[in-house]
Amino acid sequence: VAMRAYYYAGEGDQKEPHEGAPVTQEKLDQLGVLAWHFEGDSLEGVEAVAKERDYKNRDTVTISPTSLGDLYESKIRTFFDEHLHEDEEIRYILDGEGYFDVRSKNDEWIRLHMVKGDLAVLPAGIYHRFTPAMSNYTKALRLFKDEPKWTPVSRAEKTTDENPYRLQYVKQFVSA
Ligand code: KMT
Ligand code: NI
Repeated sequence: VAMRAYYYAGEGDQKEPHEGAPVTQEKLDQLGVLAWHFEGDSLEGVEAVAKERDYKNRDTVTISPTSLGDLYESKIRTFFDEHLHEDEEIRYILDGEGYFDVRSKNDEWIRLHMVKGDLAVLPAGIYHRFTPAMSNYTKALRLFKDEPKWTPVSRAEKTTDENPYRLQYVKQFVSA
């Protein structure tokens, strides 16, 4: 089974679960969000997805106070700033856990609780953000194609809704 997803409910600390009503994989499909779960330590499943979607590069990131030290708090604030990318984003959780929040068609937050073995594909142009959980430990594989256009485009920029990749996403998934 793929990761648990639900509407983000309530106020307060971004690292708390904020668990609201459940969201089905079908609903995620409609947003262009794909998900897989792979058991064990083998990267075989991830390799297969990467190959099929023509991903050639990757890196590993460890998000924790131990690995990031004084930068931890500012780093996780940046990850939690609502943004889009002009490229598809693939994330695979190697260890620990974390939350990806993606916008629904009605602009509500849907929270994906990702744990070890979970893989998610976020389409280019979807608004999203990331936060570690209360456990403060996420080790993840980030996959990218040859030329990653990876810069987060913050929604706080007023022109983001006019971004061509955003417009393409809206055309394909939101107004469809
Ligand atoms: C993103 O795009 O917000 C991230 O890649 C977050 C760190 S990867 C778990
Ligand atoms: Ni992102």
